[in-house]
Amino acid sequence: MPGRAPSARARCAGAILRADPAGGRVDVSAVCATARGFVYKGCGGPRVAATTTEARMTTCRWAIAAALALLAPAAARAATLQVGPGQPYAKPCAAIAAAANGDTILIDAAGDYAGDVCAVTRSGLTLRGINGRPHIDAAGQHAEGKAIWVIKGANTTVDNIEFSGCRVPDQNGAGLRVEADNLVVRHSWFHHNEMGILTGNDRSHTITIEYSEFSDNGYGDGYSHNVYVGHHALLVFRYNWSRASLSGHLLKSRAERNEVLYNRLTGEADGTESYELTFPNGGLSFVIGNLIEQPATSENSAMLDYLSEGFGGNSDDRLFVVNNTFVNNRGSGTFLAIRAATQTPAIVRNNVFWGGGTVSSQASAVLDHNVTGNADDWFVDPANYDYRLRATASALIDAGTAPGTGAGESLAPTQVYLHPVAGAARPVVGAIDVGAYEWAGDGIFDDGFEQGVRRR
Ligand SMILES: [Ca+2]
Ligand SMILES: [Ca+2]
Repeated sequence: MPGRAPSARARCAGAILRADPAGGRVDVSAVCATARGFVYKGCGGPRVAATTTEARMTTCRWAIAAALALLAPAAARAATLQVGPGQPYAKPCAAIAAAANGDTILIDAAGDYAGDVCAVTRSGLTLRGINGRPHIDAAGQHAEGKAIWVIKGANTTVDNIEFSGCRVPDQNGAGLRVEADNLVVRHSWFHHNEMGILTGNDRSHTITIEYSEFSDNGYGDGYSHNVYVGHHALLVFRYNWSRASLSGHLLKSRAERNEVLYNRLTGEADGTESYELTFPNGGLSFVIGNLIEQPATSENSAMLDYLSEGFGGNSDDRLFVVNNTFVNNRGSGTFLAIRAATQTPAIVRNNVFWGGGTVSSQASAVLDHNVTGNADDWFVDPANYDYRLRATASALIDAGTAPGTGAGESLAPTQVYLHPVAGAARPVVGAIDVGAYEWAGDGIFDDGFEQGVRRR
């Protein structure tokens, strides 16, 4: 295997061989100064004892070196496998099959990887696109009837890869099907699959999705979504752009704890998504600093859905909705559909609710310093879904209150979503503004929004 260190057995064999220069037996035990009593637990084979001082010292040096090698962290021994034209591996799945736990696989964007699908069974792999963003189109293929990649190894990182076109007989073909703990996905793009990311239901698992884009995923039956996280301990979802799922939801999570921070969840011109954001089983949920837009074409009139399917094994129904900008281009409906099973009053603070509709279906929700309306001079460029504030948004500027804390966590928005799929520190300009953005003068035109790229 390219670049791989020798196995532990090979190292041990070498140490024992050198430890036997005089043909006698060396006890390579705890105190090397005496070369006595050290039990070299990392190695199999016979224990040997030296007959001379020189032999004992040689034995000690080898034993120490071998022991240190065995104690070295896995990362130090991890290999880097190169994928692409002229590289040792032509396709990602060939490298994935050859990898050992902890390895890094670098995938050159220049390669043609259409139809290259597989399961990722090793743990601790980093799968990263380089020299641009490599594209894996399913091209009619799927792994295990599930996805382009089925993640079965814990602690996997997927970084800078484009997944598209997965279709399976069950109509839930995903870019990634996740069956392992602690997946991190970042800087990746999922489009025109039946599901962008779909996870299993292991309540001990966590998943982090950040700096990634989801668009046009869905079979079209309402059961397939841009992102669908099953029963998990934790979802962290931040700095993402999820747009225009086909009849499904932009983000759906059954996790016990959800941290949905600084995203752009938008249907836009052609979106037929249902919920822009749904937690059908509740869960302790923090929704802070997001832009959430419902188009006129949304297939239902609610934007954020909470506990619509009962607890489903979750135990927490605390919902915190702070400093988000909700835009309802459908003109009517419900911004926060907090269902009857919810016992704990939601905390709803410093949000913009633009465009008409019922703010909250939960009568007991704590509504604090939110602003509703449909003024046409609040936002920079609504036609292009740029809902940062203009100087004329006096109803919003400095109109918020201290976000406070909830469930022991600060509810303050420290960042803003920066389009596309990035984040930046939220400026502090006087009192906090209402909504996902802080007005900071004309500097907003310098941050790259107008250079946003539609990669389709
Ligand atoms: Ca909707
Ligand atoms: Ca302010």
